[in-house]
Amino acid sequence: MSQDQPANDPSAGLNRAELEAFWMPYSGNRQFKNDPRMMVAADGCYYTSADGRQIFDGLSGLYTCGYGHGRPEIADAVSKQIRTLDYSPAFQFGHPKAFELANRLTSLTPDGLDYVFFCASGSEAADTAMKMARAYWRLKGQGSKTKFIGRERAYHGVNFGGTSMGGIGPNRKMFGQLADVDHLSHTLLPENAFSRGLPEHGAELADELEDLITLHDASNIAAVILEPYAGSGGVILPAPGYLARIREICTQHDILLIFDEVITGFGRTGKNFACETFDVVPDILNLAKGLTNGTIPMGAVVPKTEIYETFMANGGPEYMVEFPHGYTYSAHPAACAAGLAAMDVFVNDRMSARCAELSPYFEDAVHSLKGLPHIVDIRNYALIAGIQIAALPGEPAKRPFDIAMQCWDKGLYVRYGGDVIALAPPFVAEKSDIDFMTNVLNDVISSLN
Ligand code: PXG
Repeated sequence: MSQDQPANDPSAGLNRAELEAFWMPYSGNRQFKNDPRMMVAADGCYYTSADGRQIFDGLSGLYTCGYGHGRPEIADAVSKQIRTLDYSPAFQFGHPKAFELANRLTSLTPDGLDYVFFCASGSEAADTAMKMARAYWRLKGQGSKTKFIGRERAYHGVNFGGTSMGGIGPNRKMFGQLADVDHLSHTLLPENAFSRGLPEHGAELADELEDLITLHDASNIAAVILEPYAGSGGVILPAPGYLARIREICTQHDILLIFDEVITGFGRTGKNFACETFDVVPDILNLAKGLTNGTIPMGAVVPKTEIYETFMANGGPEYMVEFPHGYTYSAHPAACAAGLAAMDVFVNDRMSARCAELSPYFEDAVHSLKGLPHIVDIRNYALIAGIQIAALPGEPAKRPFDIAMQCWDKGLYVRYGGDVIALAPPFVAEKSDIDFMTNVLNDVISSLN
């Protein structure tokens, strides 16, 4: 915010022309630029808007900032790191914090997931995992295993690999030929409407994987990729047993299982990772977001030991590159410093436990909205919930958009995508914050046309 900007200016002192050059990602640019919603500061669970209002962060940023905004430990660590070693290459040379953070992470991940490949986002994690899986099979003499199986309504980021494995139609339709991926059905069933926690029905949908294997043959399939539950696709949960059955089929047919825990990782399910919560361990675990509490872009791909060892065993002479893949910003020093400080906060402040403790209250609060006009489903697990809104004829995304705009006006930031309002408050939220969120949603949805 510029010094001379009036405190009540929603466009933060920028005139209409100055709003033009930034092509905003995943945004209705034209609408935003005519009606800007600017955040200029954040602390704890609240943003400050450019017009000086406190806005509750109902989605922890974009599922990034569960430990609360403005953590001084992270800010100090990043600032110190940039003053000490701002950048150093991770190709053929190293810096200690990359190794420290890898060790810190593998002390948290399930046993057997003991190596870390760093990247700068969840999208890069998706593409890295894909390349890792294909190369792994090739090194094992099974180079025909190249196909992937994703799931309808899945989101694995926006690079070509993630777009291909993703299952949200509008995210794919503009981009022509994608990679070789088939998709399982999603698990959103009408008979599960208004479930609390995992839904009762749908475990048998995992058996579709057998059908896809019959169709394509395991000798052609590198990996199955799943979000343990889908976030962006509309908060879609698996029935108990679904993930275990997928795991079993993958093991039986020698197909790798990749869990995309970019949203579910780092506490959102009430334990450190969804693979602990649901007691299903993948062969590759993808992480991002909570890894740095959203402060510095960072992602990580955590393969099982045997994958790493396969690359090392087949790497040729020691000076040779075993995996010709990596990013300029892989293990960026500032990201590593942020990650180490964020992991201290995550562990020392018991973030997973705080999530678990707040979850029953949150669950009751969101389900109290049942019965309001236009709500056709409310579903939740731990500190994530989706409120599904009946579409206006011919304008499927309009009501959620209207809800989100009115919430913003009343001091609440929520995310809307398709026909769902998504909620994922910070783990450090208080019950009074949850009440505020629920009251605003109640007011807004009650008055909706
Ligand atoms: N995988 C999953 C499961 C994600 O949720 C990505 C990969 C991609 O991460 P990057 O860092 O490349 O964006 C994500 C990202 C939403 C929303 O509103 C969700 C995400 C990003 C933006 C918005 O649900 N998730």
